[in-house]
Amino acid sequence: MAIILVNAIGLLIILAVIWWFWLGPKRSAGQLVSSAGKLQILVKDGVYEPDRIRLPAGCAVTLYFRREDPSPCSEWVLFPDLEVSAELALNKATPVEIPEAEPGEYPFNCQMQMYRGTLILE
Ligand SMILES: [Cu+2]
Repeated sequence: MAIILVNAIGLLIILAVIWWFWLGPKRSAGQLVSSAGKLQILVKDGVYEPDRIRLPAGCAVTLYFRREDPSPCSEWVLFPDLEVSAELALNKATPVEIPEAEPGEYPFNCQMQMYRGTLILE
């Protein structure tokens, strides 16, 4: 009986994790420009905030990723289509250079694709 209970609790935890990272409500896009005038993305609680970033195409830009999640999951941010990746320091803003690119949508994510966002160049 105790084993069934433990299994049930384990299953509930797994379901909660799945819900939290993949199925839960998407929090709305927040402010991209920080008080310091930088393009800043907060990395916290399983989401990039904001997770959709619109910028003009055709010019290089620096995005600042402020990581406040100590879990190793959030340690790297990858822009596979732009061949950009960066290791994010904890509790400070890490500059990530985005090269000049064609207009389009460029997804970015952590290594395990739990954190996900889209850079839109237009
Ligand atoms: Cu991850």
